Amino acid sequence: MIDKSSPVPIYYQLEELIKKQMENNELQPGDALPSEREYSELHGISRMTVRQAISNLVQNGMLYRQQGKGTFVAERKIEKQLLGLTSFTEDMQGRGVRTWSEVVDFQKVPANLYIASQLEMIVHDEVFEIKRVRMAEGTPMAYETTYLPAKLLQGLTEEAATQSIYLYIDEHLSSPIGSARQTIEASTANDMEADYLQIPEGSPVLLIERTSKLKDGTPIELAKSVYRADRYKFSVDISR
Ligand code: 16G
Repeated sequence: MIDKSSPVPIYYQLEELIKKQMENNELQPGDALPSEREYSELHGISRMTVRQAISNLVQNGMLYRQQGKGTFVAERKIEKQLLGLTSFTEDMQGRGVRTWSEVVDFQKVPANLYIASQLEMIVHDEVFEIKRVRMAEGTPMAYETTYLPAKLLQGLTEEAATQSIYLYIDEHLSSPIGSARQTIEASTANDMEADYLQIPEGSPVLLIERTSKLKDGTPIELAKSVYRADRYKFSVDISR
């Protein structure tokens, strides 16, 4: 309930109330939210306050607006642990979600300076360049460009890339994937990414770059992943 005598801002109390209703499944993904007027009458608060609460929840991706139709509850975000070097396939299978990839590009290209430096190769050495849309139960979740040293993975096929590349590496190389360095940046979907991810152009996305090494120290992967910010959040447990 909203407590007007509390020092906690009313818009924030309403946000928490709506979040709680989502947690309790009183509001489920796809449900239409009551109108601003209904909230304002129900709680005896101004429509401005209701608007602020709803805008905040739209901004963090918990709700979405559809022009002329109203505001709806978004799908829940997948929470991914930042620690732990897992693959997309493992992340999805661990949640019992059916996953596959649409391979939109699969070719061997000469490494440019940046790719070569990340993979500790010589410029112009061949790399596989693989572009994939990563799917979860039919929903595109991420658009990924992966560079792999061609010399180490001669037999890699487009067919294998529709499944798990990590699995392929672990099965075909003598040393398994051991470590990685990863950066995460805020970005927005460009025209092509928006198309593949089925989101409006300019939507927020998380740009993640990972450079992975085998246990024996050999660099094996440079991956640039564009994850949908409306479907993903990253968490890490910290202490001091
Ligand atoms: C994840 C990794 C990506 C890796 C891919 C392998 C992040 C941010 N990125 O998407 O670096 O190439 O998994 O997935 O987690 P796969 O084994 O299912 O092909």
